[in-house]
Amino acid sequence: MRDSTSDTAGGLSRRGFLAGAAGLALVGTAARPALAGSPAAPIPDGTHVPALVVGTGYGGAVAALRLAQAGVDVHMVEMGMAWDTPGPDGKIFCTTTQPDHRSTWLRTRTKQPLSNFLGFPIDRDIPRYTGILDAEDFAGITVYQGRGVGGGSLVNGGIAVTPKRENFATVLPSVNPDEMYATYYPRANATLGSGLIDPAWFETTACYQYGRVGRKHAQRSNFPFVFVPDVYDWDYMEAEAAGTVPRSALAGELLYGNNHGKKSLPKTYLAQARATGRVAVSALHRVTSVAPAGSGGYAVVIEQLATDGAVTATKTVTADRVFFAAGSVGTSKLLVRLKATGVLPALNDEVGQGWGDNGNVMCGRANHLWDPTGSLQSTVPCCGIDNWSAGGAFAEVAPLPTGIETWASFYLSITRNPNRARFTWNAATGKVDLNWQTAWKQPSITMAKTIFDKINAKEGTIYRTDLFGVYKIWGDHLTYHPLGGVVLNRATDNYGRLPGYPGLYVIDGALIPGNTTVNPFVTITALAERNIDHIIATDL
Ligand code: FAE
Repeated sequence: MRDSTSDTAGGLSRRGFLAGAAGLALVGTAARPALAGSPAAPIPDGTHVPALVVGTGYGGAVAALRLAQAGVDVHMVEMGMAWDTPGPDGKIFCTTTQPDHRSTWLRTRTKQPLSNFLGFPIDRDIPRYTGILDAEDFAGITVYQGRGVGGGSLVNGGIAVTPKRENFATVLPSVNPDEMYATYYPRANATLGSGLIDPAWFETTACYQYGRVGRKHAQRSNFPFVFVPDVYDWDYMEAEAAGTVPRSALAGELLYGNNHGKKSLPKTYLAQARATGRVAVSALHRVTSVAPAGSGGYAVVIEQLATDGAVTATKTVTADRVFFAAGSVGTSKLLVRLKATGVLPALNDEVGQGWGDNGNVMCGRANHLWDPTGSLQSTVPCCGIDNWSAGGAFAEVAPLPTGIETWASFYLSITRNPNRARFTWNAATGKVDLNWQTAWKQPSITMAKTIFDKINAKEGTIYRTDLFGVYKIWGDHLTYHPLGGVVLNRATDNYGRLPGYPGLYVIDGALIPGNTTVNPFVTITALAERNIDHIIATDL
C-alpha cells in the first residue's frame, strides 16, 4: 500500500495550497494576482499578520503547522515558485538528464553538481527562470539549495537519517538528547513519512544493482554497511519497477523535483498546515527586510518576483512575530545584512558565524567490467557505508542515473570536517560574503579516503577522474548541506529567540553548528519541533 500522504496521480496540484498563481506562467511573465480573500491570494501590501514565516523548507513548515494548530494565523513567504502546475509537457518537474528552464534558479546555463561525464562538460544553456535548484556561488564553495514551496524537500534525495545518539553531543551540544530521542526525532520522522526499503526487494531489483555492488565492496573491506531510511514512497517505487505506475525515481527525477513518489513537504507538513485553514503562502515573494515597527511588532519588506527574476512589486506588511526559516544561507545572509546596515543593530556578534558544509565531498570509483552497476538506477539512495567512528566519514552509496552502464560507483560522503566559515557584510558590493576556502575541504577528502583508498586497494580499482572536470577526482567545490550561521545558544537563545528582539525567531538549519554527522533534514525538523513546542508554551 502506498502511504496516504502521497499523491502521485495528480502530482502536487491537488495539494498546492499556495499563492501559486504567481508561479503558474512558464516563462518571463509577471505573477497573476489570485482572488482577494482566497487562501491562495498573495499577501497584500499593508496587511497585518500575527505570524510571518520567511521560507517554506523544513524549519518553516514545522513552525507554520504547529503555530496554526495552536490557533495562530500564519503567512508563509517563499521566494521560489509554488510548483503545483504542470508545464506544456504535462509534468511539473524536469529530469536530471534533460534539464530545461525549470531546473535552475535564475541562470542562463545549468550548473550541475556533476559537471562532466567522460571528461566532457554536460551543462547546457537554458532560459533564465525561477527554477527549482539554486547553485549559489561564494568565493570558495557553491551551495546547492531548493527554491520553491517546500524548500530543500523539492530537490533533495529524501534520505532521512537520525544521527546516532552517541554523536548527538557534537551535533547540538546545548540540547537535551533525552527529549530529542524520546519525543522530537520520532515526531519528525513520523510526520515526514520516512521508511526503509524492503530488504527482499533490494536483493532482487535491477534498479539497486549499484547499491548491491556498493555493499559488496564495503563488506569485502570490512566497513559497516547500513540501510538508510528515505521519505520516498517505497511501495510506489516497487510499482514503478513493475511498470504499473508512471516512473519518477526510475525515470531520472530527483535533483529538479520528483513528479511522483517522493513525500516532499507539500505532501506532509505543508499539507497538514493547509488543512488547519490558518496557513496562507505567498510564492515568488522574497523578504528583504525585517525592522521593529513603531506600533510594536515588525515591519517586513517583501519583493514580489516574476519568473524571470524581475521585481514586480514591493510590499510592506507588519507581523507580531517573524520566524526566519530561509535556510542556513538565506537566514544568515538576511540577519548579517540587517545587523550591519543598522536595521537590527542589537543582534549579537555570533550572527553570521559557525557555518559548515556538513563535510560534504563526492567521488566516483571505476569498477571492473565484471562489476556493472546497472543502466537503470533509482535516483533515491537507500544505503551507506558508516566509517564515522573510525575515520570520520559516512558515505551515501549514490546513484549515477545516466541511463547507460557506466561501471561507476558514486558516493556522497559526509565527513567530520572541523572548518567553520563566517558570513560578513560587504558594503562595497552590497552583498554578504562567506569566507569558506576550497582548501578547507582537504580534511573531508582525507576522511573519505579512509574508506575509498581501502576499497580500491582491495578491489584493484581506481578513482574516476572524469566527473568533476578533466582529471579531477574529488567533488570538493560544493555542498548540499549548508548548516549554521545563526547558531543555537550562541547567536540565539537555546530555543532560537533572537536576543534584543522579542518576537523574532530563527527556526531552520542556520541554528545547527555546521555538522549533523549524517544527512541533516531530520535533525533540522526535530530541532524545529522542539523549539516551537517551547515557544508556543512560553511565548504565546
Ligand atoms: P530550506 O529547506 O533550504 O528552505 C528555505 C526556504 O526559504 C527555501 O525554499 C528558499 O527558497 C526560501 N528563502 C530563502 N531566502 C528567502 C527570502 N529572503 N524570502 C523568502 N523565502 C526565502 O531550509 N538532506 C537530507 O537530510 N537528506 C537528503 O537526502 C538530502 N539531499 C539533498 C540533495 C540536494 C541536491 C540538496 C540541495 C540538499 C539535500 N539535503 C538533504 C539538504 C536538505 O534539503 C536541507 O538541509 C534542508 O532543506 C534545509 O532545511 P531548512 O529548513 O533549513
